[in-house]
Amino acid sequence: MDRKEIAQILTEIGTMLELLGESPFKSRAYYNGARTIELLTEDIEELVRQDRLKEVRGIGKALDEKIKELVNTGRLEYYDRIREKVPPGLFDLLKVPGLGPKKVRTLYEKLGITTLGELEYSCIENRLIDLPGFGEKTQKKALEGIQYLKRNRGRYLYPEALDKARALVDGLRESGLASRVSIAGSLRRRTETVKDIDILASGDLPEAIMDEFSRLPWVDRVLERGSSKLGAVLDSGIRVDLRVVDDGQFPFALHHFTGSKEHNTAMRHRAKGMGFKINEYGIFGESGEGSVQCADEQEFFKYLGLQYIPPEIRENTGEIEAAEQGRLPRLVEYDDIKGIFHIHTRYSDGISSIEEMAKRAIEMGMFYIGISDHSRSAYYAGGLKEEDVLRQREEIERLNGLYEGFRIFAGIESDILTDGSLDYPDEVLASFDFVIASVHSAFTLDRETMTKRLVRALENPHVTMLGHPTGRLILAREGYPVDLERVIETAAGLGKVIELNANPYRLDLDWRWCRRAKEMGVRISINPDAHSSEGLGDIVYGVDAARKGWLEAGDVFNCIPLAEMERLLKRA
Ligand code: DGT
Ligand code: CA
Ligand code: ZN
Repeated sequence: MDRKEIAQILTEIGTMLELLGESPFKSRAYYNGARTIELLTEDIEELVRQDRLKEVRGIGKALDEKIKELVNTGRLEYYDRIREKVPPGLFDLLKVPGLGPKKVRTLYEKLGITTLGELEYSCIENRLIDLPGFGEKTQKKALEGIQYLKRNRGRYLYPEALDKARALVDGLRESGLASRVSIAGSLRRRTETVKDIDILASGDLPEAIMDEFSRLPWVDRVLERGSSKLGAVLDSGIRVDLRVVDDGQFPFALHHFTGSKEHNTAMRHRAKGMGFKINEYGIFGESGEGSVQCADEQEFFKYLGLQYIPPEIRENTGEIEAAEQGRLPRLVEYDDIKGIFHIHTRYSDGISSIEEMAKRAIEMGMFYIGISDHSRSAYYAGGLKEEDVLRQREEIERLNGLYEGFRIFAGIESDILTDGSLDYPDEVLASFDFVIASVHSAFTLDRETMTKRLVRALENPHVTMLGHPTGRLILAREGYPVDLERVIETAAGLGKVIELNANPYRLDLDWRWCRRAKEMGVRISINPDAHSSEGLGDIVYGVDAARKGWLEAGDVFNCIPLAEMERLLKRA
């Protein structure tokens, strides 16, 4: 059991104790313990083996014993025991925005609510308004939150499905039974959430391929099986559809099962206009004789007089017309990325040092990073006071002396206060190489006030870019209401950058708006919002989203080479 898993269990215990109405001090001890474990630099198993855990500040006798039990046995009796006392539905309630453990406990105690359905019903009946600690606003927000959760029920963030899908594809490939195997469906198009995993394989022995597939270690159970199709559930609960075709049909089937439905419909329409009929089996002339042969999807598009359309943009938003005229964008790729902004370190709520971040970025082939810890009003995230800023600046300068051809820029993620001002005086803001301005509080302002707030932040001459512009958390909460058209227009007029936050829960700015930003000439920065060196890897999800938004390297701020970036940030 590693650090992360132990920290997660301790946090969960803290939450459950709150739900059960135990003393707040007890919960806090577990939360603090979790954070301490997360920040440990020493190997935890080693510490347990040498019985040195107690020496770590914040780990008392009770925690020490529990962590030892977890490390040594992989289980914790205490955890199992209290988990039994908490109705499982309460964990769903915690996913509703605005509902923390304390409020969930009140709902449970006063109204006996233990499921999302019961909560929805109670909101509709106005039962929350008079509860202590609640009110009309909380009730409205909870109801909206439930409806959002319901709409998205049964969907997964695509990175989770992608990891599983890749393992399945590799497993099938290793069997040697299939000629070609590919991910298809929304996952291949990299939509932010997916309902299921679609996999397409070709080969002469479909039965053997399906047998092999059902034996792969992640496949929990097969739900249905036909002569060329198999539906299964993975142990993580995600559904998979496998289709098997003749190898000659593979390109047509791959196009068909990649979708989207809207793209497919438009493609069929186009083919019809040319005197063809297309489906998952091939391209047919009007007389319906055998299909045209295509070696791959490239040839398929070519046959229909089109440039190859990358899967990410197959959403029928003009890609077919552009492909016809040979004006498809050359979509940005990972290798185009030259540096990484929006990185949190141990100075605020990150768990890696500046040096660890730099090292990892260099391994990733980057030429620069931009450190941006939280600003002072983000007290909940250990925001930097002015003296911390100076201390951090010194460390960055020292490290910069050590590298050749790699640079660390000193920035800040400054909170945008309710009125749109930032939370450091001008002279402090001016001293940074770059400033990311983000909203982290007061999400419930009305659309007009929120829009003015963001516009005013962009107008601050020290602001380089706007962070996660809508604050959405995919599958958890909708973004705050804001007139993005006006925000982007403002950025365009002032030459400001907008972030595409690459955290898979955010992907904010949404790819649909990225395309609009590009049209208006606003550069987008693909930022991982990393809180650990591992988190830098999230940049790949941002690249996927940028591609869906039709962005090219020239549209992406962090595709700018180091020398030019130094000039831009006035550090040359
Ligand atoms: P999802 O699963 O909701 O995340 O989205 P998709 O796009 O993966 O949808 P899915 O799994 O139902 O189907 C995969 C692809 O197969 C879809 O993008 C297009 C194609 N497809 C499936 N059913 C139909 C259909 O009834 N008509 C057409 N034209 N295409 C279909
Ligand atoms: Ca699908
Ligand atoms: Zn942020």
